[in-house]
Amino acid sequence: MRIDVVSIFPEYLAPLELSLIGKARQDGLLELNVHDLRTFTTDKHRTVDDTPYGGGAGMVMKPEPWAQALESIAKSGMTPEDGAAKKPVLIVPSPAGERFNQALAYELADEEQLVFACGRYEGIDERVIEWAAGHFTVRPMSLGDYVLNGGEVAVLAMVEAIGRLLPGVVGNPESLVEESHSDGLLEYPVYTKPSSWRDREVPAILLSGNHGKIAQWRRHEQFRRTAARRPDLLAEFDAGGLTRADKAAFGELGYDVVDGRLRLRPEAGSAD
Ligand code: JAH
Repeated sequence: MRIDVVSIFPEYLAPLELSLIGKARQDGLLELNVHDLRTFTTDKHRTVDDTPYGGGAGMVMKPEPWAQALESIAKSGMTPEDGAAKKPVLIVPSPAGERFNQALAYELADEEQLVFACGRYEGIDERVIEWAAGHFTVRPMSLGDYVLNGGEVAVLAMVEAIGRLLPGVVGNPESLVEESHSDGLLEYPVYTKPSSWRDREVPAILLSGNHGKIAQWRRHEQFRRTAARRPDLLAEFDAGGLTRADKAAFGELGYDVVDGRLRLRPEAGSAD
């Protein structure tokens, strides 16, 4: 996979040299280029922003530096022999974007080329987003309902979430399957030695050696946690494959299974 990031603060992306993603780059599994938007300006002051038409607070990013940057990146992309080039995906971090999640991370990990456009100030002139659709599949994307000072930190999160799904990046691919959100539930709690620590014991079942019972306990802890912390996830959860024991566990949490979906019993109290 090839990833290009455009920012007026390219140093902000320095963490992508480190750890798992840095290793993936060294190993040639990921080609990552960070571009300084100001190198695509032509005026003496390397201006990237201007006042908003219609008035209001703050500044807006000027369109032409973005067009120059994105054009140069689109042209530098690989052209297949048969000429049937797939448009690269342009991800624009924005609180007004589609919510980024694990399913999107998997989808984007399948792409040949991703380009991230980091806005600052009040955002990028909207005409850039419209124009860019001629060269890219444009995806405005949000990490959550909060405002950052720019897209850079959101890009760090998305590149890490996507990069670790690339073949060969995570050493043991099994660690990708068992983790939070891959089945729409939160992860179960984990413990390590010592078995007794500051008068707190590891749950006895985990020391029992009964792997069937341990698996069931962990699964039910996932149900309990998800009901307590993220009940919104349970509305989406596919309850079709639940065992009798699973349904009983959900029953104790106040959930019934109706048409393969979990439904909170009306008279049920708090889940935790
Ligand atoms: C803020 C450009 N949902 C996370 C997120 C993503 C991007 C931005 N804020 C929050 C942002 C200012 C300018 C992007």
